[in-house]
Amino acid sequence: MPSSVSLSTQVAGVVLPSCIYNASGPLCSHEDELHVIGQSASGAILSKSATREKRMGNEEPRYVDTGWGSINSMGLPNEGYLYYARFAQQAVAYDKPYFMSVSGLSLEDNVHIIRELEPFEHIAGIELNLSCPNVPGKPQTGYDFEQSRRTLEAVFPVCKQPLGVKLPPYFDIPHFQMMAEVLNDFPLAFVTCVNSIGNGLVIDLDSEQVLIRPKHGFGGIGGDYIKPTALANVRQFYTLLDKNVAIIGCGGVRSGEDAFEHILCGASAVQIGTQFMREGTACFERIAGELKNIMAKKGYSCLEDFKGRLKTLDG
Ligand code: RRO
Repeated sequence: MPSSVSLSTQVAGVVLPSCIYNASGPLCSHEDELHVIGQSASGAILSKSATREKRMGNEEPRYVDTGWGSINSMGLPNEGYLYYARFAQQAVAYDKPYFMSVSGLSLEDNVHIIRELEPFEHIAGIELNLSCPNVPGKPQTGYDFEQSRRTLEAVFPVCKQPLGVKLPPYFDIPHFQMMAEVLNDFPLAFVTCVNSIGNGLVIDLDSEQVLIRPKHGFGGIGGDYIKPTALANVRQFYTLLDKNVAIIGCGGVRSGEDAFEHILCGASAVQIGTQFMREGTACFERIAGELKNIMAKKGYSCLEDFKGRLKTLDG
């Protein structure tokens, strides 16, 4: 392993020893899982999205690995925000920051939760989830630009920690521009691109059945399928947002090559979801090692040597 290569990065004003860490969702709902991430090579610890009250989530089966990726309709199962806020004190045992994901079921819930997080000084940053696709009857806030603005207007005045948002994937150039206009009006620390592609459908040919029970089989798609969409979103927001906003890449990362591509598009750090679910915490060390090898071969010693430096064919 080339030791002269560093994967260290900064998000929300804090140093991450490695730019590779877990996405909110898989294997980060319980204290014991968060400790396992703490003890691993993950560059940070990120919690499952928290609601105001504990939730059981949707009926099972609600997560299936399809080989090329995953489909899920978990429905926000979590222990409630206070549980994840209290974990912050335990996370100081690890030499990496602890981020908490928040996904209130309404604007009022988000304001309440974020206000209540004020005394928890060891929360390094809050990732406000504007993009859960799986709660029946609740649209994804990130697809409603005015509601996104109202949400940010309401949460910033009560927020004491650095705040970032997790966005849904966008697919149309004007939509990137419209969301960027909203986001540039707020002092965001980071933007995570992307959540799963919402409301996909995966079918088993033999049984002629859908794979998951909730919502007649519709669920969020992650993994290999979504890498080109994730890269496009990282690139667009890296280009459109103020330069002090860190972009966190998420989507389709299962190797050092994938991570390298995200960083080349402008990501300051890269989260692992589907592959973490598949491989467990070993993925953090493996992907980091692969990324270091690629960097060493290219003569790069830190992320800044290539971050955002994607070349196009038009000069
Ligand atoms: O819990 C979920 O169903 C879930 C959430 Br909160 C999310 O943000 N993204 C996703 O794919 N599933």
